[in-house]
Amino acid sequence: MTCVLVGAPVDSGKRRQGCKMGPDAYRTAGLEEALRSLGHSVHDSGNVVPRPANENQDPRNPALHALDENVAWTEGLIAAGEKAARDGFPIFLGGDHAMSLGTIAGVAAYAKAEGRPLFVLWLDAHSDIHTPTTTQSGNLHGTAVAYHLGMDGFDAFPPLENPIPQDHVCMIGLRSVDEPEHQFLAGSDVMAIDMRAIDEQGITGPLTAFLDSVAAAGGMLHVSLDADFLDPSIAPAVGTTVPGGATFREAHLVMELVCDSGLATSLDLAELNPFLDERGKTATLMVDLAASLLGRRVFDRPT
Ligand code: EXY
Ligand code: MN
Ligand code: MN
Ligand code: MN
Repeated sequence: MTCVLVGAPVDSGKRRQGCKMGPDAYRTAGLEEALRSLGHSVHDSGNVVPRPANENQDPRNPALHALDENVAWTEGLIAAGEKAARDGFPIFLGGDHAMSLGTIAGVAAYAKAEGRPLFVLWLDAHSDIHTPTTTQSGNLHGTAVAYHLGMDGFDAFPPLENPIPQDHVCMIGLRSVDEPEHQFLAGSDVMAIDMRAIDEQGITGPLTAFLDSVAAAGGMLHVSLDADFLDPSIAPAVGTTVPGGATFREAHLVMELVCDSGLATSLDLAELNPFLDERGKTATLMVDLAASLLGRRVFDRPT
């Protein structure tokens, strides 16, 4: 398969800076070599460069951080994402999770052209389902899922041409959900699997049920991996760490099960802040998880 690397050094989704260094951290951690060792061809398309953004604040919502810069990134990533999906398997190198405002819209445009529904597997401590109206922080890296569900408040952003149905989204790893997000999720068809559910029933059951729904619909699957899905002890390089995250094996099991399903068609690697890393251990783990999604196995299971 041809993996198309798309650098998305988005750092406007929150105030703490550093995610802009993410794409080169993945390159330094050997992402391309890992994918080639699995027999894939790799095209590194370089980093997306967004149009210049204005600094004005939105008079209706002055608390929003870097609104127009996030809109500019979204515009650029929609175009780059659709092209990358046409050319192969896009791997978007973030950049904070505001990247997914554009990456998912881009792959959704390609899915529409292919006549296939798009599903999203959101691996994250956070539900990222605030709107520009409900967010308390004003950080738009906590809003991408709400945008793609067609929720109100995103009129500064490109009109949503391919909204994602609620039952096409599965979130795994939740352990930091704000009240407005919780209220929405409680009444929605989003499959929200928190860490308590994983403790109680493991990952395989709920994830397999979601993957079966993707397969039944002939769907394409976008995997959005936020580094803070992982426990901070193994992935310290994120600005929004939350204790009690996925273990090394839980994370690899998710990727291995998705790989075995053959359903994944694109991947976000989000929220890595190399400035907070310890000798590259988080970047290396994210690369290893991408490799598990793309076929790496520690050992072949007896069939
Ligand atoms: N829900 C909080 C907020 O909206 O500010 C925290 C969001 C963190 C988002 C990171 C990307 O996952
Ligand atoms: Mn996130
Ligand atoms: Mn997160
Ligand atoms: Mn459906």
